[in-house]
Amino acid sequence: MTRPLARVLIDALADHGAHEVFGIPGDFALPFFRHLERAADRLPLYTLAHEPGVGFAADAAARWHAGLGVACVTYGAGALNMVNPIAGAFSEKSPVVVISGAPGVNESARGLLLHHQAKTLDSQLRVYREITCDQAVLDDPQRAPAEIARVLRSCREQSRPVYIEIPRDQVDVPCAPVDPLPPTPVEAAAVDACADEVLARLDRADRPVLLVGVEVRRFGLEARVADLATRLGIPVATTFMGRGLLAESAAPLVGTYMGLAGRPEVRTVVEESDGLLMLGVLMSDTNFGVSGERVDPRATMLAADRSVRVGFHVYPGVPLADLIDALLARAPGPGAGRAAPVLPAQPDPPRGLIADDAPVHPRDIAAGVNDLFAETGPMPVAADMGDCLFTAMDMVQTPLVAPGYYATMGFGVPAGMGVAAASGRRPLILVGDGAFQMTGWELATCARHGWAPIVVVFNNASWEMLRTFQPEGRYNDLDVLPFARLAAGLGGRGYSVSTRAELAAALREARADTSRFQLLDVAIARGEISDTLARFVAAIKQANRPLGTR
Ligand code: TPW
Ligand code: MG
Repeated sequence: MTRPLARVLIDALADHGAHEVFGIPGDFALPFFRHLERAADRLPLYTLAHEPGVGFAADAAARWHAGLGVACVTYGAGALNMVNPIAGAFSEKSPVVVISGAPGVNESARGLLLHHQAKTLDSQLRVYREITCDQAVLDDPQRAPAEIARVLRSCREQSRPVYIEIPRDQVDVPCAPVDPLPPTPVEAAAVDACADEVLARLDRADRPVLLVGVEVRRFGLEARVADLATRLGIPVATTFMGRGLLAESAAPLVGTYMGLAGRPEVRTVVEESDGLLMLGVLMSDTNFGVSGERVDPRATMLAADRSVRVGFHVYPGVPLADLIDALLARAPGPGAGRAAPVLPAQPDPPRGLIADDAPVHPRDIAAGVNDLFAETGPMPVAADMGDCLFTAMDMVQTPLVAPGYYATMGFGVPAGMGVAAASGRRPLILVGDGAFQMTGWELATCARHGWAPIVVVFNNASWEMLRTFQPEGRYNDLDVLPFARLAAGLGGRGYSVSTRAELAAALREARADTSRFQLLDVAIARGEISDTLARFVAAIKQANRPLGTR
């Protein structure tokens, strides 16, 4: 049985774990959007205002579902506008499917320059090759089902973005359905040998530690990893990117490891381990608080990107899930492993915002949010880059999406909207005034989709994080914009907050009003930054000093 190629693609997306589509059409994508609207019962379509917002929302939805996020755009001006979010999704391993409309096969053959064309007709494909793990151009309905199956399997297995281009004259061409491919075969003997060696090393260690990172979430392995840690009796730290992982489990958690930027007691546990097993960890400077060299490679094991490095050798072709299953099969039963580890005390997150006339410090926002969560239960959080993300480290752990490694600004607002679509819950969005100026406009689309996030703008009239690196520049000064008043114009409700009492009141009212988005424009004096950001910047400055002076 055949169906229009567009419909075959939409069904395949849903069958591979997509739940919704974010997009902005253009003439090269209009025929595909007609099919999207007809298929809204399978995959609802959310249109936004600007393609970067589309990419960030799809990325956040993918993170939320631990499944596919879909971003659908037009050729050239649309797709190339989305390069930065997709580069971020690539580097943070978020499985986003980019679907771009394109000139028809018959138009391309005419040799004329077509509008939206950058250099050559395939310039866009070549740009995307660099930031996606697999690509397909659906210019042949005979081959299309196999191409779609391959690309969507790559997206899931590698948890990275993929690129699918659909020429506009192919959308209605009849096409056979997509048969999902079985998983890429894995050599069982290699997995067994690898698990044996990993366990032997953990057994030999006096101070074994598990460090868990984003892949654990991407591949839906949280429960299994928590079980493993509990049965082995090994303490678990999470990375910056993996913050929130296992928070709700019974696993022996030590906290978030951020090298020199994090809390010293967590750092000691991780860096002094003589058997450190890193599961799905991105070996980045932000994850390691620019102190990667402090972790001894001889004592570490790293499972990531479908391979496992043990000391100085590598087992290729061992996916994280397979390794964890093999470890679980070998782990002692509950209570039979090591005695439960003694963990350093974790400081309680700040609570009890004092509602007085003092100006607001970032830690007051953390306290106010923690108070809010104590009443509402934890809300999902989307954070942008900037001190808002570092302040989030003082908040009670909740599901968090943030550009912790790629560090792009502009992520927070559209990512929060992606979380709203994906979760059906009300998110909390943390964003700096600089980042808000990039993508804050997306809030205007909340009303039509029925989303009502609570948005907290850390308004220091400054690119403050940059000022922390380089204090003398006037170019880090921003104007004080009336974000609270703008909120009303965008269909939300705004609060202008400059004291702690106003912050407490605004949080209370924002919680009660679920009819539209709520924007708290919180004035923070320049120079007032979170402790975590202060440590982070000091660590980076230290790492960047010439060798011999560190
Ligand atoms: C797309 C470089 C990193 S942090 C920062 C800049 C410009 C300042 C952020 O200002 P904001 O937050 O949002 O007011 P805060 O707390 O520091 O005051 N362009 C992009 N991404 C990045 N990361 C930069 C520039 C940058
Ligand atoms: Mg700022």
